[in-house]
Amino acid sequence: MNGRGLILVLSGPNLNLLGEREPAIYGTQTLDDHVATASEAATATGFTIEHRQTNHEGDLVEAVQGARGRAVAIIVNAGALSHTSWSLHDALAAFDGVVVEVHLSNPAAREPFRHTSVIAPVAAGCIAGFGGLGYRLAVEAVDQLIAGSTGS
Ligand code: CA2
Repeated sequence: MNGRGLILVLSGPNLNLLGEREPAIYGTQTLDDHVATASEAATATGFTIEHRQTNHEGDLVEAVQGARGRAVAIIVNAGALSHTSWSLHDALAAFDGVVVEVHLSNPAAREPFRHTSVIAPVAAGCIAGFGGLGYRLAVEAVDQLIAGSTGS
């Protein structure tokens, strides 16, 4: 891999519907738009993006396992599985790169079941409530965290 390495952008259930419904909560941009935002920020900082969207918990776990030794970071919006998936928590805990959690909306300002993220304890941090800007901020966070850890 040339450059500074691969960032896996991981998208969970229903994020494939973005842009079609619930624009008041999630905006009008599609998931492809958010991936393009992440890709632009990655190109600007020397990283490469790979994106995977799945509606299946086990596929998210396998994508995280498949990133081990291959990706330097994972930017993850696990959708509603953020609030429930201990298997995703465990998979992310076994990933040795940087993990950044992203949400388009601000779950803390929504229904109580969204107030807890079970993947938050295994992420370096969480960016929530800024819509598509969050994907750029997440790449910038990866950039800074990796620069800080290597001294580059
Ligand atoms: O704010 C976020 O990014 C969320 O991860 C989005 C999830 C939600 O369950 C989380 O609590 C917060 C929902 C994914 C998108 O769901 C849609 C449903 C209908 C139409 C469009 C998107």
